[in-house]
Amino acid sequence: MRRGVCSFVLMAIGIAAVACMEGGSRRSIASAGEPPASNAEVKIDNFSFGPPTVTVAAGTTVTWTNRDDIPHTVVSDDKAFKSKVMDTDEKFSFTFAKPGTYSYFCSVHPKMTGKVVVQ
Ligand SMILES: [Cu+2]
Repeated sequence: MRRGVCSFVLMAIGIAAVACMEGGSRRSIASAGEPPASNAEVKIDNFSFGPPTVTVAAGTTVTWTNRDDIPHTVVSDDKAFKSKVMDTDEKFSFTFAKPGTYSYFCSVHPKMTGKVVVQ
């Protein structure tokens, strides 16, 4: 009888330990490898990019939203990225994998310029 209770307790501890290990490994898989993805927003309004310069970590996705009632584009100087013409409330996203300074402009209104600094 004693032995039976004892092995039952051991079994319960074993199940708890396995459950604990699974939870732990799942957590470590999620945090391993690539740095966590983050996001940044740039709003286009009144013929300007706001903020005009965003500084982000490598791997960040930047999303531009056209809040103007005029079509705009987002085109990088070195053609690293290029949006289509965005109408009001349309969005364009680009993920910056490599560090560097990315200057960009609106091809419809080339005086509109902005910068993404990737660290
Ligand atoms: Cu424009």
